[in-house]
Amino acid sequence: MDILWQYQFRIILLGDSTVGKSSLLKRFTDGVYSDVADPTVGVDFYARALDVEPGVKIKLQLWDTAGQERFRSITTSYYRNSVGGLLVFDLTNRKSFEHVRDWHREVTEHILPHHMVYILVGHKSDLTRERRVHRGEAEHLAAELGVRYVETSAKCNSNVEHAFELLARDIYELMKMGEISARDGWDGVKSGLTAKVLYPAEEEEEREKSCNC
Ligand SMILES: Nc1nc2c(ncn2[C@@H]2O[C@H](COP(=O)(O)OP(=O)(O)OP(=O)(O)O)[C@@H](O)[C@H]2O)c(=O)[nH]1
Ligand SMILES: [Mg+2]
Repeated sequence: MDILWQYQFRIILLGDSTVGKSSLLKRFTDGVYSDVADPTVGVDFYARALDVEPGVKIKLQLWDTAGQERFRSITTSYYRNSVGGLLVFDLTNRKSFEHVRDWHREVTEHILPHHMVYILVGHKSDLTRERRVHRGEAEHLAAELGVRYVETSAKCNSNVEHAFELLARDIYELMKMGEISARDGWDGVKSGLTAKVLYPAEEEEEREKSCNC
């Protein structure tokens, strides 16, 4: 039996509408970007695996939430089963930055007594001339919230991979320290999916076994 992935982490993307959550996910999972994107309706699902250290593969189950207020009753039900969250704001949209605290508070309170591992993401870093949030103030907010900060661009594929890797590694480190673990009734972390991998000789043998003639 070969291991396909050792752990599965459920990660959720949070932040105002149009900050670029879906674009980040499409870039990370499919390697594509489009200047035209429809707002997410409710919740969308993506997945990708990555190595957090040599030989340790993590499957990320990625939940993309709609930033629009009218979908909030749907999106909140996904908070509890997530182990990690990307708090995304748009570097060219001050309001979206100011709302990060609200997102953080809403989710943190919703999942009590449990915790989520967050990363703060300043997105659309390619739009340098339209920037309305200084790196320093975003770093300050991140320090206050006790989370990492990274600036990304889905358009230029800058730091996208890095942001997900940082979050996955932080979760993995907390798991190694025993501060996070899989538990019944919670889908944030799951361990070990194995699959039988057949090598060519075995495949031939299996075919012969299943042949009735
Ligand atoms: N310049 C630039 N534009 C981006 C980037 N990422 C996303 N956009 C644009 O921002 C707009 C909104 O992107 P979405 O990914 O749909 O935003 P969202 O956060 O998923 O929005 P909701 O689904 O409504 O919550 C689209 O027109 C994207 O093309 C980026 O890295 N750079
Ligand atoms: Mg979206």
